[in-house]
Amino acid sequence: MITLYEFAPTRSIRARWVLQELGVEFQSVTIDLRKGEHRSPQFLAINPAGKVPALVDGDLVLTESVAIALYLAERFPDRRLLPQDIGERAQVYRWLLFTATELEQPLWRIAQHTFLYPKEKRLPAEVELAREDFRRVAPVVESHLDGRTFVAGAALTIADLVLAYTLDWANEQNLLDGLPRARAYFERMYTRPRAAPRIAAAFASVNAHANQQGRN
Ligand SMILES: N[C@@H](CCC(=O)N[C@@H](CS)C(=O)NCC(=O)O)C(=O)O
Repeated sequence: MITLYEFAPTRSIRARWVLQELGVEFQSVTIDLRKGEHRSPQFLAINPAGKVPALVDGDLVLTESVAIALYLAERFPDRRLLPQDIGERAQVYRWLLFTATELEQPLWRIAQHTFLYPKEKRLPAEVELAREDFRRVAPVVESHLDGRTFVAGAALTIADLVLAYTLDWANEQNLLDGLPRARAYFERMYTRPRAAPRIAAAFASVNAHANQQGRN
């Protein structure tokens, strides 16, 4: 049985979405970041970086959301979430890396400087710079999506799932204004029957759960 260690409104969504698209049975273990569960000795034994997601499949312990997506696509090849052709597969790698390095990094800096770092360490100027960085690279995706249903090739791949989640994250930061194709693309991906929850819905569910526990 595959186990996914996750916290709903985080990059865990990438791993969950791949598992759901594959239709693979898995068990979910919530690592509540708000309660500091990611710093428990038990979880640090799984991911010494203390971050979610993490995936355990038999003897394999794997961290890094994009590595998890790649592993699962290769582990369950029938669903063809990675193309067989080496050139097409290379395009999937390109978009996975573009997403994780060019698009995600500014979003992460925004998160760090708005709510993750202690208040006295947050730099509003960093947030502005990161927003500019995102706006500078996002048009690459916007033009690439012209006339395309999927980001790489003619069928769904893991690059779509990773990118759609990351664009939802950008949308949460109001960074998709003026990028209608990117917006339509990620919203369309989230209409898939096996899509993972949107970030806003995932936040709402953990908040509802916390409120429920507070009342008990
Ligand atoms: N590059 C990693 C980043 C994982 C990561 O930073 N996860 C965040 C949630 S989105 C986390 O667990 N943060 C806890 C912490 O940094 O203390 C991946 O893609 O899996």
